[in-house]
Amino acid sequence: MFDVTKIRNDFPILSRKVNGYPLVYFDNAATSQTPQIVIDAIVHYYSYYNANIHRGVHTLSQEATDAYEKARIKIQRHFNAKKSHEIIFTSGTTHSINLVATGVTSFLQKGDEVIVSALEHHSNIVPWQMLCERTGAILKVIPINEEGELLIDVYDNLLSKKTKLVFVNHVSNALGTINPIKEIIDKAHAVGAAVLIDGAQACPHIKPDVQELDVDFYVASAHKMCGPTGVGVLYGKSAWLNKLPPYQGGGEMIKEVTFEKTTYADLPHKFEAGTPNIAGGIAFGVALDYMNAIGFDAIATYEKELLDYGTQKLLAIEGLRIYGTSPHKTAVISFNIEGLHPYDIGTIIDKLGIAVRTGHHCAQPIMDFYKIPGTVRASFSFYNTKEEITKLAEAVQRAKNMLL
Ligand code: 7TS
Repeated sequence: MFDVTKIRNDFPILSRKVNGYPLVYFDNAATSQTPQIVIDAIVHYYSYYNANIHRGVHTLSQEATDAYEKARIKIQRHFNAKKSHEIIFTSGTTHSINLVATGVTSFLQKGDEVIVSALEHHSNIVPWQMLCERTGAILKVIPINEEGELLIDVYDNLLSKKTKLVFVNHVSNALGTINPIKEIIDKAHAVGAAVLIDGAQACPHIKPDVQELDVDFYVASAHKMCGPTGVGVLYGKSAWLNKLPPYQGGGEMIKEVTFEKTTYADLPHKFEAGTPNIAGGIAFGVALDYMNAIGFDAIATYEKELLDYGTQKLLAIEGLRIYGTSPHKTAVISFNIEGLHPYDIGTIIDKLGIAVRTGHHCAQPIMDFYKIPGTVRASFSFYNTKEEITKLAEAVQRAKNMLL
């Protein structure tokens, strides 16, 4: 049974006060909070078996290596990857995307086309623009409608034999739209293009099955799904990962080094040069266990209740407009009040202990589409409550009364 009171007790930060008020944390799309069990995993690692991995014969190094590799297998199972070596530890989504965008350089030629969507976070735009600069490939963009949904019929027309890659997020960080990624992937494959899905915002709410999706690359960050910062994942099909050159050179990614020729290690180590975030990787595995124990179906059902309640409460405020109104969305409400700057609303409600993000959310093309400088974004998690949402609506109303 889903018991939010019990769940909240797992998160020490949720009992702190901010500016004299109980914290209401609605900036989950930027980073989620961390349950005690994940914090304990990090403390336990540094307290009892901190050592470098994959290199020591000594006991601590073996314990650390075992725990790190067990975490890789937990991640493999979570995403339903066929092989554990298809799971590459990275520092996060941004790192994962850059690894692929750099790696595919030699596969593209001048005049080839790559497709991105108008709903992307900058980290799923800029690395591909840099790729286009290096190769002469052309960037095409799937536009959106007023609801913040991708125009799939335009996507159909953008696809051609020239299309080599498609990269789209599973869920938009700024609006919460859930994109029809299976359809996007199948259509790309039909013209011979490979697909990278940015799952940074989906993974806190949805459990993706990379084999069922038949996706070429899927990327995510631990810190948005109850794990620590500085660790993330790149899933890639073996065939693709074997084809790509290493991203960084260094220790642990080689078979043999001489000044004449260096040969590279097999997957996954080819992409894991240097000492990784060992405690972070282990804690990521614990975070996945924690979320799976609650269950992604239960999380989705509860968060939908929060979304519906929040939408109704906020829309009751006169002059408030919500951006991102697709029926397929996660529990994110991006809004503005006529005549007010989002930053001013965010600053006032922070004084009442409520944390939201304001601004363009690293998705400036979306703000340009709506012709606004930014929004106030309240992003909910399974540990939030309707009572907190009521406080948000009251605080926003109060901010409006003060500012207008
Ligand atoms: N892709 C999406 C869809 C994101 O939402 C984010 C971070 C990233 C990529 C980058 O992830 P990172 O872990 O490498 O930084 N999004 C946000 C946000 O919405 N507010 O703060 C960070």
